[in-house]
Amino acid sequence: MEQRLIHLFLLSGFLSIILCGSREYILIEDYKTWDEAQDYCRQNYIDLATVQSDEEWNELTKLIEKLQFYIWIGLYDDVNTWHWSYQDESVTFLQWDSEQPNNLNGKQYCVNLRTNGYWWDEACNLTCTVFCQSGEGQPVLVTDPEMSWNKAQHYCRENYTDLFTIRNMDVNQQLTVMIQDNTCAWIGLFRDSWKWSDQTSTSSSLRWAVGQPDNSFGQDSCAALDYDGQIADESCSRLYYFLCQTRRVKHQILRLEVKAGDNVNDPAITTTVLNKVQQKLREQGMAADVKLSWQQQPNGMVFQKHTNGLTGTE
Ligand SMILES: [Ca+2]
Ligand SMILES: [Ca+2]
Repeated sequence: MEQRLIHLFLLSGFLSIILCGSREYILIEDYKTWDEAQDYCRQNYIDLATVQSDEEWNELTKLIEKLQFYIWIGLYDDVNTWHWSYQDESVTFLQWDSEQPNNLNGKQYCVNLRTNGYWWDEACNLTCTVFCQSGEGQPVLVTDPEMSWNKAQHYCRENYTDLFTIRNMDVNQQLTVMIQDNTCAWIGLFRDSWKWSDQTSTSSSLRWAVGQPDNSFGQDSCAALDYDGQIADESCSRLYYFLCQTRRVKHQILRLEVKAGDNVNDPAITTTVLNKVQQKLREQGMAADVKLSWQQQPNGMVFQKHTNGLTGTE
């Protein structure tokens, strides 16, 4: 086998590591509406506060113990997100009854058709007859048993295509005629509910105070912490203190020594090394919280040679 003599050098480079730590909360003792508070936090910190883990709740509880009033956090009810169950279609035709949708008593995220031909938003656990959609796109009325909206969606997807999508007045009229002997029938329309301002998913359970959300003032689509540090829905135009969030950031520089050939400062190689380190972090489940970059040395290179060269073979 042919052996090629290459020169190996001892080089060192500096890796800049930024660690994004846990959320940190800042109480702003200034009265603002929810929207004003959101603007303020986005301009001065990251966003209004998101509170998910037990650790975060504990930190908040310490911060607000002395308070005697409601405080805005980053949670809001996304009330205008009506869309259809089938293929997530957006809404082009609406047939709300007067004073609907009203999210009465909170938690009205699903829609049913009434015998007068108009639509009501309702609590999804109400039981109604169901309009499924056949493979040919025709309505199929299921009257026995009556079901909640979620059960109805599951039932229609199992046995037909999905819950029914109403796209025009003629079809709305056709369905209205079919339900004359019933009180209500679920259709495929529903909306998103509570979301965090910073887009963190609301998968973990929210610590609502007893009976909340209740939409007691009719337009309560913003969330505040109450006296006990639990969540309540409130009218967004109220003026409260509020909690912003930021993240603790740690910056570290790591010195890396390598034995390598002359071409180690080739951007393709430095990028590959960085990707390898990132991959290792991903394997440890840390990649999301860490930002890595090379620190250029005064001569614009990543790696700097030590004075004593080494010689090796490949
Ligand atoms: Ca309603
Ligand atoms: Ca309330």
